[in-house]
Amino acid sequence: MPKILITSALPYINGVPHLGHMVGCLLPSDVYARFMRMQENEVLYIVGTDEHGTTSEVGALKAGMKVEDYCLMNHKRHYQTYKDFNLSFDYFGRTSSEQNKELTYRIFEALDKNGFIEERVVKQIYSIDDQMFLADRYITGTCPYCGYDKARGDQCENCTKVLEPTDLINPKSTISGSTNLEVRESKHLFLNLPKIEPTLREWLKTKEAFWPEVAYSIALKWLKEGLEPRCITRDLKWGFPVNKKGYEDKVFYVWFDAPIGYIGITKQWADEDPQNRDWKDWWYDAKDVYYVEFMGKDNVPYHTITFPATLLGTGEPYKKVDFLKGASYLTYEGGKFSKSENRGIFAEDAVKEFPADYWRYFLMSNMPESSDTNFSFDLFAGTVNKDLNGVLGNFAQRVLKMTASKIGSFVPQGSNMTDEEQTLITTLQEHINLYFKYMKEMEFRKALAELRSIWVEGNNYIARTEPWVVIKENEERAATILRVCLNLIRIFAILSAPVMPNTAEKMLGKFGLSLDTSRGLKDFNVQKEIDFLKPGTPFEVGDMLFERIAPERVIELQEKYGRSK
Ligand code: B3M
Ligand code: ZN
Repeated sequence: MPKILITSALPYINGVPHLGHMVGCLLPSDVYARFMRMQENEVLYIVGTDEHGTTSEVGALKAGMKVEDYCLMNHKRHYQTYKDFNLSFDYFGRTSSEQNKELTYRIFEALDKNGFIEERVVKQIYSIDDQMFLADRYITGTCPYCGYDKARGDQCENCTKVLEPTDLINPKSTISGSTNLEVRESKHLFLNLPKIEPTLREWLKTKEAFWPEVAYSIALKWLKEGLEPRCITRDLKWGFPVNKKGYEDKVFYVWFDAPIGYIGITKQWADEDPQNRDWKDWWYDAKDVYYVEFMGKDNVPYHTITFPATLLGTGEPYKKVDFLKGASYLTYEGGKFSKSENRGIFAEDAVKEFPADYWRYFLMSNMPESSDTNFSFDLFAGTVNKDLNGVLGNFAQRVLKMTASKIGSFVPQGSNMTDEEQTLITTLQEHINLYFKYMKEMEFRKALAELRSIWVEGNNYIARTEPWVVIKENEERAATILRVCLNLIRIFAILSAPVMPNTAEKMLGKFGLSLDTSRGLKDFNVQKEIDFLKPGTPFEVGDMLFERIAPERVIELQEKYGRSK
């Protein structure tokens, strides 16, 4: 297997991530990274904060802070949130890093040298009341294509059309609400996408057989509508000053340096251990690297058109994406997440209410893969109570308690397995093979359904064999059944680890084992694993793996986090 490079869309620094951000790209990228590591691949998993643009300037302004301090504060807050969610990135970097500046400059110079940068005078929206040029995200108005009245200056989230701010009808500042705007002329630099288009088309053709239909069709749609030169500079203070004579007082547009940030953050990672790491091993003439990107679907155009075109325009062998996993949206109780309207549970609060694994399992098994999905505390509690408590937790607890009370707190000797066990092994292996197939294909809902089916097989087995009955006539047979069930607890733990790493550690810990000392998921053969735990291995029953969520708790949570209006 090649080296696997994984990036998640870089969350905006000023945003407080909600469950939608987690399930859109951050969580699936982690589950995939964990799974591919356990399949014994060399993985580099890169995440970080997307820090430039007016959003940061305005956020800092509102917070009464210097923008550098504001970004550092929020970078740490994002980092802590993702650590609490157990994201296993190899580096959590920053698009404002020196490394990213170096790479942005290097890529820009190559584009300029190759004649893909052109100068234009731009009509920009200046807000007299805010005393600043308004970047795209701070202008809202009516979309000229679909009439959506909350379109943003850079994109209409209703029809996903990418816009220039001056396209908007009845524009107004989202900072002050002022319509006291005027169009001012200012010279800017453009990436000449039409000139790169032929090379881009050639490259896109090589992806048709590999990309998910939704990603490929968005790219084709863009090409069909015709690419426009894209403005890559802004009249802002916060950002990388443009490394071109006459443009030093402008900065690069956030969407120019943000995707380059994937490479910049890789260089931050490499700079931590320059003797053994080199960003070029992953990004430059890196033929042995398979690169997977995770993002929300509104980011697909940037990752299938503008970022690849930027890299192609350099004429240098930068690694481009091999597979994109774009996610749809998560709604909250039928509405939108909104910090200002206290609607929705945000990531840093979620882990205060329940352990990360509850959220990880729930979000991955309900991932908005091909269509939006809705979060409700009813559904969350139902899934936790049914799947986690009712299936996995219940199986482990009853096996441990029954063995401890009937035989002792150690793995019993028992005797040879029978056809009953062979049936179990065959069925489990079939589900595991499908689980692995779907994980490799990043079909996460299907993968999680297979993982649940694997746990259900444990319950089906113990229901069929009834060791609590058998033990009255045939202790040895009962011991065999319980020995198999105890081994299933270890097997379920290892299989569940990419999704629920903490729970996997807890389950293995009952036998004095841990993920570090356990096998991975390469060539996982139930026939071999079913008798891994040697008779006599001690175990402790310990607590239930999960707590049930009572109906009154659901009501309390709905009140606390607001139902959609
Ligand atoms: N910061 C996230 C978003 O559009 C944006 C992704 C950048 S990935 C280079 O929500
Ligand atoms: Zn629109």
